[in-house]
Amino acid sequence: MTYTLYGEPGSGSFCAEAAFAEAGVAVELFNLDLKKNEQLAPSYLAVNPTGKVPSLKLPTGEIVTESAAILLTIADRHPEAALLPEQGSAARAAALRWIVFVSSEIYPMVEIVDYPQRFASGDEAIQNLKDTARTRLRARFLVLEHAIAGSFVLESGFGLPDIYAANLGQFYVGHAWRREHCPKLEMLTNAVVERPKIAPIWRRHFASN
Ligand SMILES: N[C@@H](CCC(=O)N[C@@H](CS)C(=O)NCC(=O)O)C(=O)O
Repeated sequence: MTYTLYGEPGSGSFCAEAAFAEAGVAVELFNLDLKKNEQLAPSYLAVNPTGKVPSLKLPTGEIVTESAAILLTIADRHPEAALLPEQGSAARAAALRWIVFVSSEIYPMVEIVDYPQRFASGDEAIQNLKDTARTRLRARFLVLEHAIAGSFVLESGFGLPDIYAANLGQFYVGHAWRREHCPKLEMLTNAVVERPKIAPIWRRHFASN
């Protein structure tokens, strides 16, 4: 019995795969093709009724959805990987803060840019919405940028917030903009990408970025 991760190369399933790799835990991948809207097929909606990836099936069969919950579940079940600071510590509170920030303030902008027609109709309104969402996305990354302590989000070192921030940083902010305005995020991303266990996973997801 093993974990099954539903995802797609180039998507938010990277973060869960990377967390599993850091923990040295095997995971079976079930890839969907979002361009073909496979995430909206009844068979997948039975797994995740929101029709989004990632989703995780635990070895015992239960489903966990929402990237942040999946990351926290991995850290919880594999504490030896030290993906989060010590329970009850101030560093742990900071880790939770930035994981939830990425999940609730940054990730929702991706759906608006990817599927603006879910939120507006008419060409002009759709274009305005996409532009506004991208501006909001960049503004929220600037908040994160100012919080990054050094090489990583937390002063205490590498962990889940870094994997998550590096993953979401690949979506829609633009490379040139990120390099110019988010140098700390850029360094953090490089540090994540260079980790030996994560490097091959990154290449599979984001080689073309
Ligand atoms: N709140 C969700 C957001 C996940 C999400 O937006 N995933 C994108 C891919 S990166 C997706 O599945 N989009 C397909 C769709 O919205 O139809 C999470 O944190 O897991």
